[in-house]
Amino acid sequence: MAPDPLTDRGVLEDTRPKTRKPTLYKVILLNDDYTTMEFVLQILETVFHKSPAAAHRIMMQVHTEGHGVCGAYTHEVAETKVATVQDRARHDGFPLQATLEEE
Ligand code: TYC
Repeated sequence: MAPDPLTDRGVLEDTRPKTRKPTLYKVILLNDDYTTMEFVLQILETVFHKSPAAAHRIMMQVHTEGHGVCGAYTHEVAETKVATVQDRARHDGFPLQATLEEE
């Protein structure tokens, strides 16, 4: 609609969206022959806040297919989760590995 010349005060409205979707990064858990299933379930439930059923499904997918997605997070959160997985795995003597992948 044309501006009303009596009331229009020349204020330009910014029509761009004011929020941007952050780039998300998937945290991928990798299979190995030495980490116990119990430890992987514990990691999925405590670091990635998965239900016992979801944790079991992801753990079995990693075990049978070699890798699986634990969740998608901002870069900083994803990096922190990868570091937490590796710290806890080393602390308990397991070689478990996790990596990041841009979504
Ligand atoms: N393959 C392991 C075993 O048989 C279990 C395992 C599952 C290890 C998932 C790592 O990310 C993993 N004990």
